[in-house]
Amino acid sequence: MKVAVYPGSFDPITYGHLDIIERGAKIFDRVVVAVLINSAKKPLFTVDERQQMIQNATRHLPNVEVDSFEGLLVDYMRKRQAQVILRGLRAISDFEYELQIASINKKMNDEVETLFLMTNNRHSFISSSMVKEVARYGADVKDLVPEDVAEALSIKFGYK
Ligand code: COD
Repeated sequence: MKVAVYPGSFDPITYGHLDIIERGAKIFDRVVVAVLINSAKKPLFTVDERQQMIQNATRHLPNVEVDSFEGLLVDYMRKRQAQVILRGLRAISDFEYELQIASINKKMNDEVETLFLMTNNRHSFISSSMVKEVARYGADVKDLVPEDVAEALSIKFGYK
């Protein structure tokens, strides 16, 4: 069974992430979307909130599971008996960061491969930070994130 882990902060999930999940679910037997528990960062949404939003967005995908992890990704990969790390690439600016992550992970565990899917052109400009930035000032983000995420952003920023 080919298992891929799609790790990230997902603070919050966007249509860009969802597109990678949907395409990954066609390639692998199982895709585990794994939310990083990072006590050093101050996310907008709690891990539970982020997991719930991903859960809602991926209900239509029976081979997708949502989980969270703490510590090193390669240790989590071993625990889940997963062979592939799934990541998305938007622009050249993503490449350097992604290359670093993929290389360090490969160094720590040679068995693990990282697979990159190119962003869908429609979503190439979407990032969680951009979504938060514009939602903070009350802009409409319904074309960028699932409806319940847009709603949750309005509530967080006091527009509802
Ligand atoms: N289109 C396509 N792909 C997209 C889009 C979009 N519009 N938006 C985002 N993506 C991709 C990103 O490029 C990324 O590949 C993925 O979706 C998730 O994005 P984020 O921003 O939610 O996730 P990150 O980059 O914060 O995740 C970082 C990790 C959690 C992978 C990393 O910090 C990690 O593995 N930490 C655990 C500790 C560890 O093992 N460290 C060593 C390696 S750094």
